[in-house]
Amino acid sequence: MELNTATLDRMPASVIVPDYDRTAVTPGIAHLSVGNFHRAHQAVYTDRVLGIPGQSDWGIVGIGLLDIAPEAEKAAALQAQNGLYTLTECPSDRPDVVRVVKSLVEYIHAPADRVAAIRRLADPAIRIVTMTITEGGYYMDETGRFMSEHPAIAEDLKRDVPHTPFGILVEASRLRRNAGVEPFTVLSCDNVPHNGHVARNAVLSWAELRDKELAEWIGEHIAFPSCMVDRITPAVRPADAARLNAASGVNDLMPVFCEDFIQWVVEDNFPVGRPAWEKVGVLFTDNVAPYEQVKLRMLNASHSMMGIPGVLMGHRVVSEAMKDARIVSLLEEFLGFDSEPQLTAPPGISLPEYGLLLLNRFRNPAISDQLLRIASDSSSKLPVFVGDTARGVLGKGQDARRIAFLLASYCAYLTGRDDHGNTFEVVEPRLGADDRALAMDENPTRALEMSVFAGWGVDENPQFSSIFVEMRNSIRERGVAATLEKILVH
Ligand code: CS2
Repeated sequence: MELNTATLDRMPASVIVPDYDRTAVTPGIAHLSVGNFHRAHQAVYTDRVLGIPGQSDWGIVGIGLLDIAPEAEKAAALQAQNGLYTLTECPSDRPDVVRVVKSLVEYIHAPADRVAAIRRLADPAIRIVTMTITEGGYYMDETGRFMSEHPAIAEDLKRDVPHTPFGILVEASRLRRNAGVEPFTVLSCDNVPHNGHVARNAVLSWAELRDKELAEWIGEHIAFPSCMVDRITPAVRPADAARLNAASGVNDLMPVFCEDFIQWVVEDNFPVGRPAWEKVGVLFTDNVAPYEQVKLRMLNASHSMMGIPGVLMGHRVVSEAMKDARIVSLLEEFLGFDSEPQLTAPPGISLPEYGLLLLNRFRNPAISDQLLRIASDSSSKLPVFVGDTARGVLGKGQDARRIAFLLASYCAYLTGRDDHGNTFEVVEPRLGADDRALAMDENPTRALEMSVFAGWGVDENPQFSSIFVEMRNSIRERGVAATLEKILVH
């Protein structure tokens, strides 16, 4: 059965279709960069909200930004399905639940008509722009500065019609200001500490280089709340799509699957209004920081801590890696010794319990989350997931072996060959040639000068250097698994 507006009332009985009237839904949110995570997370909360009377003006306009073939295909598929798609939620102890998500009511592929995409954002009906542009997508250096000299940004600043999310937001703001339309609120949904602040800094920095007056207007009028987002959403490979469709009985061109856990903690700063997300499980607070720190420094950091060595030990799927007692011990020791002691628990949350819960989420065999997905783009992820913890461990002179092991594993990961001699694809779109060369330098300590680790204090610490060299030599001579066995406390 195909999926589109015409077939919606003929879905298989086991597929949940929310019963609100979609023809009455009008767009109020635009989302930049519609990845699987957005479709499994923010679009789901919004789908729930659209079922509440009085909330029908919060439909989502998806805007794809990347000018690459798979993105154009995605746009064509979602357009053919009128923005509809199935989401399979996979609990570990109950059967999967398949639902159709109806909140994405329009989809625009910006590269096909960038002017139209910017105009769409200037529509007064759009009051919130959410975005998931990845950790590295904010072009922030280790001091928190926006990298305006980066070729991708410098080039964008020269274009009449910009391509980057910042340029698009700035030009849409210009149209709104000139037309006397209320500004939208910008809500970053990326795994970056203080994501609202980071998004604001990027947009304002871009605007300042383009038009100082407009930058001032943006600074005064646009709110950039922060939020913490959480739901493990694996990549959907062709085999996954076939499996999901066979199980659902729907021939979905763009199915998504994820765990059943979902969490969203949002700073309540929406001057021009927001959906009643609090009625569908979103937690609103004045201070998101403790929630995001715990999530990034426990969950995402554990992911990296297992993902990079896990791939090198020959594992490919998270739940399989969690059957390896050495990996579980590594995570328990990382959480217990390195991460948790530096964190402040948000109200009502026990960090040890949070840690146990996340390890159980990783164990979920129903979501075959890919370690290679987690290891990909580590050059952007490690600074935001692990940087602060590393700085703390080194600063206090604590046992730094787990950090050194992770960094040494990262250098080995870049070679694309695991302990067993099998090769895998290294996906590092933002790793520069200089960093690559440092990671491969004959002198193993030079890797600590990589910009990925800038500001961690690793390259000016002789004690750390010597542990790091020991790890690199051990990995080279005995492999990652044997090296891990040596550093485990228990
Ligand atoms: C993962 C995240 O990409 C990664 O490295 O840690 O995608 C993670 O699965 C999500 O943030 C979970 O909310």
